Amino acid sequence: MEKLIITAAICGAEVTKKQNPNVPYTIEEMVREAKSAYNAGAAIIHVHVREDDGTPTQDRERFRVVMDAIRAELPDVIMIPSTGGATGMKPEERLQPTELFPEMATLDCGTCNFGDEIFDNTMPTMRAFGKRMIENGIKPEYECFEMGHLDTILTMARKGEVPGAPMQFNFVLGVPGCTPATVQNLAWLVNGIPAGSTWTATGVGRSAFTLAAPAIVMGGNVRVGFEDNLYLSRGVLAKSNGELVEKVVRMATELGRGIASPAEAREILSLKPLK
Ligand code: KMH
Ligand code: ZN
Repeated sequence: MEKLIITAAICGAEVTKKQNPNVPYTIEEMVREAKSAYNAGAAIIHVHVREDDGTPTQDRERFRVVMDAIRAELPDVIMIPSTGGATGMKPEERLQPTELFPEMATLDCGTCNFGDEIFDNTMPTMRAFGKRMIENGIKPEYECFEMGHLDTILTMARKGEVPGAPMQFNFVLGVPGCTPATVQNLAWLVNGIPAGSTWTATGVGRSAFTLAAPAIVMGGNVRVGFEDNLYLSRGVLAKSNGELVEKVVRMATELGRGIASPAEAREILSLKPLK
């Protein structure tokens, strides 16, 4: 089995310091959290950005400054900026980080409920995002929140509307209103991906670690972080993203799976090696 790639989704767009005071907003806090996750074993940082007061933004310059600051401290880490942003944002607003030519970015694979909100990803929006990623040479991480999102994106890939093989999927399960984080649902999704693809499982809320466990033994990869879950265990707030990553490393180690470095993750994901 390949080594395990751990992604840390260090801040997200929705969680707040009120829920966990360690959620990062400022540039310094983002760097602190990226370093804690990386030092614990994360090869990838999934990046959302906030204004200093916590307001989610997709501003290109904010992404540039935050990603440059993380890069200065962690020269080899893989960064996957979000094109999902926060619910209610317009497609053009969400696309801004692709103007920075990151090696990867998220591409969300369909509309879904998102708690009390709607996360809007129409076919024209997804075609525009796919076109931009083809033009800018960006490898998408395909975010599937619902079972039908997989078929949608595979059909688009067959038509050449989004980048094709080898594809990287992130099955984000357990968002309120979306597909639940069960082993059966994860197995169904994994069975549907083309040979040669890679995949990651993200369990939201209380499912963070119960979905990580099957992903580790099935040969997939794992995402954890404050975007998805604020707790280390029932009732215990995590002090850092690093604590969440450390827990996944302990689980993988017990199960006999090594942890991929960023260089190893680049190879597994068919990304260009760093010069
Ligand atoms: N904040 C969610 C509405 C992504 O990063 O591409 C969407 C999200 C997905 O976080
Ligand atoms: Zn995200």
